Amino acid sequence: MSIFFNKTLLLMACVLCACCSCSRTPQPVSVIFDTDMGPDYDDVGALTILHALADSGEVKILATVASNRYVHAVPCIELLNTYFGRPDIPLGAPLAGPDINDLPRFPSGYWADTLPVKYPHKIKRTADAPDAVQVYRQILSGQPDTSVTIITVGFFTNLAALLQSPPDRFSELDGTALVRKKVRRLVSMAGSFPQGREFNVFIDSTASITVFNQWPVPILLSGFQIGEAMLTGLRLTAADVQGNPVKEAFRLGLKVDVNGRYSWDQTAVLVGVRGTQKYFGTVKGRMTVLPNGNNTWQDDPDGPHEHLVWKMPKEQLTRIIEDLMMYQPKLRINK
Ligand SMILES: [Ca+2]
Repeated sequence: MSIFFNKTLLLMACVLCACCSCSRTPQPVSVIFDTDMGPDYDDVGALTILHALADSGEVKILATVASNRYVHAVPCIELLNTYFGRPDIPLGAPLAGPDINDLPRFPSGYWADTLPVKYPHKIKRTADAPDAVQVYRQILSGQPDTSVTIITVGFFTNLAALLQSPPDRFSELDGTALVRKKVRRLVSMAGSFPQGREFNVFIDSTASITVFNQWPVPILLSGFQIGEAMLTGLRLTAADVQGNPVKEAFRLGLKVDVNGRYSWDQTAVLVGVRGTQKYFGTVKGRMTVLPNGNNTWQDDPDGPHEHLVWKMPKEQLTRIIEDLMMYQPKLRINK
């Protein structure tokens, strides 16, 4: 009798729990987005997906910062935020580090000079934006503990500077302690697996080494080979919409990349907000960045890093990503 009673209680408790989980509305993921917006335009696709998922209530965008000093990096971020109805998202830029103007120009990179001429934004030059480290410290200090996801789809310049930042008026914690306290995880498009040489890692290899040696919370990586396998942009540019900076960036870029553009950065936003389970498997271990900017990988079930491996068919995943890239804002502030 008592066994029956206990089983009945257990069953009732399970039913109640199931009901609770059914009715619970998932909390949006709080995200700081860090991009090398400039020569490549998968960053445009990635920021578009972030706004689409913000409109569906899946993400709260806390800040959008640039990781390079290219003059139009922040203007391009801001005009996209404005297009998607969020012109007041905090912006930031690095005080030092790579300037894309110092690098060989991408043949498809002219979109980033074209868009700021045509689309509304307030900050005219990246150098006019607030210091990204200050933005990180101010935003993180005001958030609940272990609540923030940082998504980087560019260089590790800002994150290395954040780790090395001293206590200030925003927080009595140094940068490493502040990240340990406030950040749930870092999700990055970075690295080549099992080893190789990847742009986001080698451009500022000193910063990459600092981050991969010292970052105090888990890191999830979408490696070069993932985004390289998914071409997007052709459906987007064929869409019958006008005055869309996302379509325009891809239209200009695809003049060079005629078969579509690799979807590197979009993958980081997708899993940074929605998690991996539906889309990818992961392997745990440790990524090591060498002084020359190359990286290696060591499998380790207890390691601090993990990288994506295939699960959903690539064609299906490509379609999901491009559908999100074709998202149109619900509310247009600027006509
Ligand atoms: Ca990028």
